[in-house]
Amino acid sequence: MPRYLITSALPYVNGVKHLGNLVGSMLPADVYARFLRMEGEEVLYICATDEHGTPAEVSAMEAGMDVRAYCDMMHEIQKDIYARFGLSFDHFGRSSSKENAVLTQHIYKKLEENGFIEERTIRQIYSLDDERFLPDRYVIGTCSKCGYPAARGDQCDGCASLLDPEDLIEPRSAISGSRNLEMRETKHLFIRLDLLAPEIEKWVDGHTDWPRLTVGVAKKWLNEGLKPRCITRDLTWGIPVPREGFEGKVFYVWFDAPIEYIGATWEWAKANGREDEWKSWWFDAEDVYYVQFLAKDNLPFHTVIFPAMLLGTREPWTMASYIKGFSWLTYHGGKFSTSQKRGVFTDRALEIFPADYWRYFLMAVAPESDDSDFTWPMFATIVNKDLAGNFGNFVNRTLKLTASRFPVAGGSCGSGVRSGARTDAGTGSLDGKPGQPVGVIPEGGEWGPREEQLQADVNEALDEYRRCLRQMEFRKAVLALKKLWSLGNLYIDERAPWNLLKTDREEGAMVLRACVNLVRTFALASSPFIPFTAERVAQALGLTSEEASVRMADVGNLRALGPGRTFEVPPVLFKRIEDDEVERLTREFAGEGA
Ligand code: B3M
Ligand code: ZN
Repeated sequence: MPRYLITSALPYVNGVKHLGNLVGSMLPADVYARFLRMEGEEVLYICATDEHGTPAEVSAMEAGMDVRAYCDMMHEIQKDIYARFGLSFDHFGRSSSKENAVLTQHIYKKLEENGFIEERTIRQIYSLDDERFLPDRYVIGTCSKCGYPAARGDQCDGCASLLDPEDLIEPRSAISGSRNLEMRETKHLFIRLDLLAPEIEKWVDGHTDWPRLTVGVAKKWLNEGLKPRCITRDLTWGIPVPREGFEGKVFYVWFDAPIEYIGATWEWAKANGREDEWKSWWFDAEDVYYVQFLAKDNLPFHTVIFPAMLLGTREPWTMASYIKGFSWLTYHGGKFSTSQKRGVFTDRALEIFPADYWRYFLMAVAPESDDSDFTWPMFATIVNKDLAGNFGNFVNRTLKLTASRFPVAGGSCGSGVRSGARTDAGTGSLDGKPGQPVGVIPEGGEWGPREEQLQADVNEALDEYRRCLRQMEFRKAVLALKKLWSLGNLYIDERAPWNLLKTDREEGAMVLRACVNLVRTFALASSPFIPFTAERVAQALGLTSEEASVRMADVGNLRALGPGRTFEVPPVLFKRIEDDEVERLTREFAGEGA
C-alpha cells in the first residue's frame, strides 16, 4: 500500500492570492488529500510560502518594512486565509526556514561534487549609489524600440518587447532612481541541465499516465534543448551560497523554492517531535506515491529543473509520481490582475460568501484541460442550481418534513439528543439559537424494490465519484456528485412521503428514514468539496465523531441511521444569489480599468 505525499505549488509570500491561484494548485490538492484520507490512505499534504527573491524584496521595500518582518506578516496573513478556506495542510511552512537552507546547501554541494555545477563570469548592471547589482527588473529606462519612458530591464510594458537592460536609454535604478550605473563583472553558478537532459527525458518518458498538459510542457522544453541555467543571484535576501568567492550571494529563489517541499516536511516532523520522520517521505522512500499540484506556468520547473536538481545529487530523493497541471482561470474573459485589482482575491471572497460556495464552484469549473472563465452570473447559476437547489434543498426539505411529522416528544430543542452525539454545548442547536425543530427518525415499514434500486443507484454514483477522484478528474467528480445528489430529489418526489403518510403511515415513515439516510450519505460524500457544510449536516444529524469520519466505502449505506435517532433541522445551508446581487458584484469587482 503506498503512502501519499501531496504538495501544491508554494504561493509567493508577497500579497494575497486570487481565486485563480487557489484553484490552480492548493484547492484541488486539498480535495484530493481529504478524499484519500476518507479512503483510509496514509496522506501527508504539504505547502508553504515561497519567500525569497526580488518579489519579496520589492514588496517589503514598498511596504517600508524589513524583508523578514514583511515575510513574517504575510505568511501569517496567507496561512489564516487558507485555514478559513478549509485547506487541510498537514503543514504550511516557510521557504525561509533553517531546514530549507540546510537542504538547499546540501543539494547544491552534491550537484557540485558530481560535476553538475559550473562557474561563469557574466556582466551585470551595478548601481554605485545603491551599492549593489541590479536584477533586470530593478533597472528602468526609455524603451529603445518604442520610446516608452518607464520600460523595465526585462520587458517593456509599452510595446511588450522582451528587453535586456542594455536596450534601455538613460537607464536608472528602480530603487533609488540613480543614474550612476555601470556594467560590472560578477561570478555566478550554473546548473548543467545540458548534461542531465537524457536522464530527465528518460524519467519523463517513464510516466505514460501523466496529463497531456504536463507531458506537453516537459517535452517542449526538452526538445528545445536544455542549457546551463543560472542558480545564484547578487542579493542578500535568500539562502547563502556555500562556496569561496560567493560571499554576499544567494541561491536564485527558484532553486530553493521546490526544495522547500522537503524543507516543510522537515519543519512538520520537527513540530511533531519526530524530527527524523521527514526522511521516511523523501529519502529512499519506495512506498511513497508523490503527487504535485500546480498551474501550467510552474510546469517547466517541476517537470525539468527540479527533477534535474534531484537526479544530479545521485541520492535517492523522492521524485514526483504524478504531476497534475492546471490551465488558467480567467476573470470575465480577461486576466485576474493584482496590480489593477481585477477579479476576486481570496481575502475578499470570504467576506462575500462562505468558503464552501467558492470551493464547490471553483472545482466545478476547474481549468483542468483548458482555461476556464469566472463570471458572476455563472457563479450564481452554479451555486443556485447545485448547492442551493439540488443539495441544500434536499437536506432541508427532508429534515423539515420529518421533524414536522415525527417531532421529538416534548419538542424543545436539545432534548432527546443521543448521548455521545455532537451538538454545540448547551444549546443543542447549530447556530446557537435555541428553538430549531428536533425530529426523530421514524420506525416502521420495510424496504421495497424501489429502495433496493435506490441503494444500487447510490452505490453506482459513489463508485463513479471515487473513480474520478482517484484519477484526479475533478470536474468529472463534481458531475458524479451532482448525479448522486439528484437521486435524492428524484426519490422523494416519486415516493411523495407527505402523501404516503396519509394513506400508509408505515410506508411513509420508511421512505423518510431512507431520505434522512440519503442526507447523511450526501453530506459525508461531499465533504472533500464542501467540508464546512458536511460538518454542519453531520452535527445536525447528531453523528458522533466516529460516525462522521467513516470511510468513503461506508458512506453509501442507506441503513446506517436507524429509527429512534434524533436530529435537528439546520438553517438553510446555501442561500440563493439573486440577479441584483450578481449585477452589484460584477460592477464592484470590474477593477480600476473598468
Ligand atoms: N512561487 C510561483 C507561483 O506562485 C512559485 C511557485 C513555487 S513552487 C516550488 O506561481
Ligand atoms: Zn517598448
